[in-house]
Amino acid sequence: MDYKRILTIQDISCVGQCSLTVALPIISACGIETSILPSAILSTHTAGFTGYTFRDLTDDMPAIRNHWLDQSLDFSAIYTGYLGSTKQITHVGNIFMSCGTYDCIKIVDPAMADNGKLYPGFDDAYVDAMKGLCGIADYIVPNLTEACLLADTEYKTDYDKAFIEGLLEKLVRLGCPNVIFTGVSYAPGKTGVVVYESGKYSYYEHDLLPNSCHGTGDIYSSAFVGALMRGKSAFDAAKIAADFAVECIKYTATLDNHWYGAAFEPVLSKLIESLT
Ligand code: PXL
Repeated sequence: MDYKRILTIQDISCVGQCSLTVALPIISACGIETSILPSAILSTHTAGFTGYTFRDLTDDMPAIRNHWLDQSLDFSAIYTGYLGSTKQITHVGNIFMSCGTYDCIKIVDPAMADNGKLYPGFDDAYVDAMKGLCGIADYIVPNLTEACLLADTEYKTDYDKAFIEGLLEKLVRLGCPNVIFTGVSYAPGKTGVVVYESGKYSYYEHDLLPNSCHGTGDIYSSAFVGALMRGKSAFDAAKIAADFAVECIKYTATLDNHWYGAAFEPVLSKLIESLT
């Protein structure tokens, strides 16, 4: 029986429905054993809350890796999300090189920016380090802002297919053969995901909802990883993740004042159904 254990490395934002509090339940719900490496513990995420606490766990990362090596623990896939510093990115690179099974799939969500702007605390050096990590990944899952930063291209919201394909070519030159490019819109009221897999483009389009939620990118990537690990093709996994993210955003819109994240928990059963 094919049994997979995945490792996900990102922060714990104690409140905020993002990073590990999203990845762990979603990938587990997909039926995959999910091990975690928390890179930091914050009281909340950094987008909209003020005065949050931040406990940096960077210096614990090499010791955790060494213990796993000691115990011969390895992972069928390693998936990274928000990472707090360039030093953490270096540690993650070392984990990629040493903690995977021979066929380990490495997925990097370069969670560092949105709506044309880097998240607080990140700079050009961080973007450069992220380019290196993307270069040793099998799949990267950028949004438009992250794709532009990684491709040294000016961000714009008004673009065409040629612009997106040009960005994809530059991204692939970083070294990663497969790109799951989220939030690509070619028509008013629509958005979608471009899947670039070993030289082939495909596109899954869906409705653009009037409300957006913080943390949807983390929900999307986690569902993509879960579906991919369940044996779905990259395109099918990208579609399943998009449909799930849309359901999460729709559900969140029914709640009063739920501004800090997307309420994915009540719709997890739909994700599970879509995997059968
Ligand atoms: O959702 C990405 C994310 C994860 N973790 C932390 C964040 C953010 C985005 O702002 O602040 C701590």
